[in-house]
Amino acid sequence: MKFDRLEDTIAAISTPLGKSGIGIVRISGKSALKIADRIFLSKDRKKPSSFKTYTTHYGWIVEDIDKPDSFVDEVILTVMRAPRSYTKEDTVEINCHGGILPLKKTLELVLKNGARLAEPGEFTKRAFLNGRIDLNQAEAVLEVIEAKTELALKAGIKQLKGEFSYRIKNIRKAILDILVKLEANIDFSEEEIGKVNLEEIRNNLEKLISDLAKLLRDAKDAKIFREGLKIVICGRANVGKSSLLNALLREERCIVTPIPGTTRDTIEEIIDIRGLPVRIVDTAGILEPNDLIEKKALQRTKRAILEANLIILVFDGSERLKREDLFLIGKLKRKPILAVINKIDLPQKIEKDKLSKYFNCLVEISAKKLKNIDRLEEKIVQFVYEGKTSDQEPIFIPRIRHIQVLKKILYFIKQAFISIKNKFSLEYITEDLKVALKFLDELLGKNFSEELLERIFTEFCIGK
Ligand SMILES: Nc1nc2c(ncn2[C@@H]2O[C@H](COP(=O)(O)OP(=O)(O)OP(=O)(O)O)[C@@H](O)[C@H]2O)c(=O)[nH]1
Ligand SMILES: [Mg+2]
Repeated sequence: MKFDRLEDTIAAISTPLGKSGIGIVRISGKSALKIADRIFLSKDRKKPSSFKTYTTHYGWIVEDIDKPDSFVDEVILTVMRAPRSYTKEDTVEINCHGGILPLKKTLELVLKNGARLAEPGEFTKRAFLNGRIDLNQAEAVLEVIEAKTELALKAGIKQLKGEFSYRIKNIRKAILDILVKLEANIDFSEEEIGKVNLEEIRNNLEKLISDLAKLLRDAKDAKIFREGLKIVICGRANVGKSSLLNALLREERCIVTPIPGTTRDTIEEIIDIRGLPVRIVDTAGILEPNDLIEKKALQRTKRAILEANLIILVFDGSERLKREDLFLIGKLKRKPILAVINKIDLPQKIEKDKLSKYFNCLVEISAKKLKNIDRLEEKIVQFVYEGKTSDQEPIFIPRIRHIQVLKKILYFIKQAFISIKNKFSLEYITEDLKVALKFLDELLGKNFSEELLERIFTEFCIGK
């Protein structure tokens, strides 16, 4: 994918192939209208090149414009003229009937008349290269297409609207301001250096560090919305952990028996809770291993807990609280916990008032009789939507590129901060900030390599 090929007019089928009501062939570039003129026959014989921008027209795609009965498909054609189009170029969209053949034949005709088949993501790449969107917004297009959850979509849209880029630009501007102050003072003589307000610069840097740290924290949260939530079911033996997993899955996935220590290995399944992808793990209830297998089981449980976004801690309502229950509460207190009292179909003996001291919400269920499972699901969804660690909805969905570059920027700003604290020469600070600036530009796509673009846009589908 070379930049100089921007001169080409590109075309592709922009909707998935298969049987559907309509399908769209998109053409973008200098010759888009000319090509449309050669294949589109409207009732009144007007040519697309004479159509006003953002107007739609009924007509026919024909193999040969001079042979009006060489019909290929009945279509609606839309014209969007440069620069007010997705790519900022002249664009024509042809709504065909959705079958594979009409779409393929229409595309073939477009290509025969002078367009080149677009590469994956090439329309969006043009929107970027022609300056309509920046690189983060181009990536946001991908997030919107791929969003699996409501929140991922919301974050993608925010990123598309440029909220993330706006924050990055603010950080960039703050660094530039500091650099201007520093540069002006480097040229001054020794005795005048005292005039640089180092205190102010130090404060500015401190603020930048905290802003960036917040962006990185948000990035961690946002990952949940893209990749889903990891929930680990914990509890002492026999409280009904495996029964709960089965209840959430609505199938007999795990072995359930009255024998304590039934589950030995962690079992992971993916479930969909009200549109939220959740990886849910059932663990062994063994707390004091007696043999090597049980020891390994405990290790696996610990590892699962470490990776969990949320722990469902299960108690047996039909028994009094045991030492192991309290031990687990203590061990897990740093993790987000949803406390569940199981077996409410049996006479209740558990000391609820005691549990309420540890948890402000107790969900009472019966995994066996499938009672209140929907309430538990509701609580899980609530945890994601409300109980997030950050105070705001994410404004972007990070890709590895964002995280890596944000970390580098943070590193160099911290270096500058350390230099200023240790009263190093101003040149050191300037150098670090200049590197940070370079990475900020990379994040915004101000200086990009062809390799980076290649990497980003090959993830797109053809036609986008
Ligand atoms: N009455 C009643 N019994 C339940 C309920 N949930 C689970 N049980 C029973 O409790 C016993 C233990 O259930 P499991 O799901 O195997 O418990 P676990 O926590 O996975 O146990 P381990 O794997 O041994 O740690 C089984 O006999 C289940 O049928 C419930 O809601 N009500
Ligand atoms: Mg079990």
